Amino acid sequence: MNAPDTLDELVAAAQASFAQALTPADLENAKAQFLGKSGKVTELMKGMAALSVEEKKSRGAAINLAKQAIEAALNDRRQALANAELERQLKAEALDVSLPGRQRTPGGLHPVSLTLERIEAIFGSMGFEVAQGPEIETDWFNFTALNTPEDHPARSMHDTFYVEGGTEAAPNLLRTHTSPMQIRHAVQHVKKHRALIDAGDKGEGAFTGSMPEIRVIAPGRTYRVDSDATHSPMFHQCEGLWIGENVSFKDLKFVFTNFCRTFFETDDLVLRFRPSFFPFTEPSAEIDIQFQTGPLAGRWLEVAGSGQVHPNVVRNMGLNPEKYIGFAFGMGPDRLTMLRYGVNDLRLFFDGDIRFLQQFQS
Ligand code: 2NL
Repeated sequence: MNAPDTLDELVAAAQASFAQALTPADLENAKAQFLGKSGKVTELMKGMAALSVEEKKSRGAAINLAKQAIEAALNDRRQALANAELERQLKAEALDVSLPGRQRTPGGLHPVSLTLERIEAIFGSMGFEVAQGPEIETDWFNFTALNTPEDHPARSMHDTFYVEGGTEAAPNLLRTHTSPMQIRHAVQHVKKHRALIDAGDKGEGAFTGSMPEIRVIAPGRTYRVDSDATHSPMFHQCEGLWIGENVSFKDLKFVFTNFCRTFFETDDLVLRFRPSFFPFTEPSAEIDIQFQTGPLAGRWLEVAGSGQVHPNVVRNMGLNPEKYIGFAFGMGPDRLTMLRYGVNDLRLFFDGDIRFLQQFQS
């Protein structure tokens, strides 16, 4: 082998070998074959031992040039592989800046919450406060104070969820209506105005009984053992209570008519009070409404129960039923929501399907 030819061929062989390396690991292996401890360049260096000083000079210079050429080829290939790897990574992590941004979608109120807000606003405009309180109630506030007989079927475990924590004589339960909250509110109200009430009851001083009227609504979650297409074990209720010295059925009729017309946004709406029975009111009436126009026109729709508060219930509020009188009503916001929006299955409200719920957002 002639020295220059051999060295040129060696450089060419190294270049070809490096070009074939497709990964950094391949390339390092290829490098070892030429520049490693027992690589071909190193072997050539060792082979110079027998040469004369003059020969060593020229041969050494030639080998060095070849070595430099091989190192340059190695670096070029290293750079090329690094570039290819970077290119691959950039492609993999590519951002399409023309894509639309990810929107942060705002949450919204549940349709039944929208109804509760409307109810609170409408009754608020007629001077009603909003009372809210416990969903776990005592047997006294949920039943006994409301004149419910000890043997009433609503008290049975088939109708009411009983929970731990009470005694057999005073069990705890999930409230079956929001009336217990109204009793709580009335008792607080009476406590606050006790002095005025007592003075009025005795006919003392300037007072003829000047307790400010109780005017309150109690919206919220309620529970009954019941589950089918039209009943959910958890449902909503809103009750109303107005107690004073001169509050009568005509006030109930006015208040409830005004509520319905405002809630459904139409004056083409007729109310019907149909005799009924509840333990806590006497007399009692179901309230039906009839739209005169629109998709529901002509049908009587039951929207609430109502009545004059039973004397026993007035007494349980701490008031003299000979003097204080008023009315109460109870309605179902779930059903009112169905009527207002034309929803035909109660369960849609509790499935949590965003496609359904989104339709109520303005
Ligand atoms: C119905 C029936 C009604 C009441 C609820 C009530 C509350 C107190 C005193 C007397 Cl504190 N009564 N509430 C009265 C009559 C009917 O609801 O069918 N609700 C959906």
